[in-house]
Amino acid sequence: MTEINVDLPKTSSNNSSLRSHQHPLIQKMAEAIEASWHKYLDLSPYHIPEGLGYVEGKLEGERLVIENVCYQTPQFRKLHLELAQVGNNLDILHCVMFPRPEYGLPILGADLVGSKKGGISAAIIDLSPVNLDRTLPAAYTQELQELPPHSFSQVRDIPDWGDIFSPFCLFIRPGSPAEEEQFLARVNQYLAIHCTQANQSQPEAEGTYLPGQQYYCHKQQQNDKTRRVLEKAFGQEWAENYMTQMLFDV
Ligand code: 18B
Repeated sequence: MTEINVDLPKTSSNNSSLRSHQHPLIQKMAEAIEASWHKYLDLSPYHIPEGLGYVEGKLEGERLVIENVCYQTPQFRKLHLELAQVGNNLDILHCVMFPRPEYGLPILGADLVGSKKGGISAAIIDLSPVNLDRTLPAAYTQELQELPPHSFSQVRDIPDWGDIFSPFCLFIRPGSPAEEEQFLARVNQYLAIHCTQANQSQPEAEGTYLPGQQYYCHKQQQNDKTRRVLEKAFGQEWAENYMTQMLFDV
């Protein structure tokens, strides 16, 4: 086993080496996410746990490289953008915007999985509710309902653990470059709605929405497809720690 942990100095993520080798939709979506964050939100640095900013691992399978970009803002305890590459044939973008638990804001989550050769197999974006009755705030529902209709040729089934997702969850396999662009446009719309709503929101009592975030993280940790990729490169214990402390921590 070779495992190297190196924390890169915090530089503008645009000169990242990893993303320039990834599927073009992953590059574009990473840029879109960061552009929205910079445009709408009041970003401050976020302390990434020691050794987890930039990670490389190789156990049984191929080399896995992970790059993390994180911020916090007055409304969000953690904005997380992660790019990962397994060998030369699996590219991943993972993004979660965790609100501070006193804000009744949904969690924006997104995942893109694919390869340059085989294309994107999974493209998912959602604004997932975290209040007790697991419904979105009325203003979100209204704005999401007013978005122009979309059409994708391959809509994918939400897995069993996916009861956390809202009725506006979009989970597809893009069938063409036009569908990739359509997905990206949707991502930009979700980001714009979410950031403008967040900027108008007021905090409630401390910890009000903690149970909802705990439930969300508990369910996401049951995604065996994510776990398997991490276990193959870093082993079981490391994968468990990463899923609970970095990807879906509360
Ligand atoms: N995820 N994904 O983020 N995952 O992290 N992802 C896969 O074509 C990783 C999130 C989600 O059908 C697949 O089937 C790794 C967030 C759903 O059973 C692989 C990392 C969301 C599925 C990975 C990562 C999310 C899925 C299989 C860490 C949603 C379908 C690809 C960098 C908000 C699950 C495929 C199913 C799939 C891997 C969703 C390989 C390693 C935030 C629903």
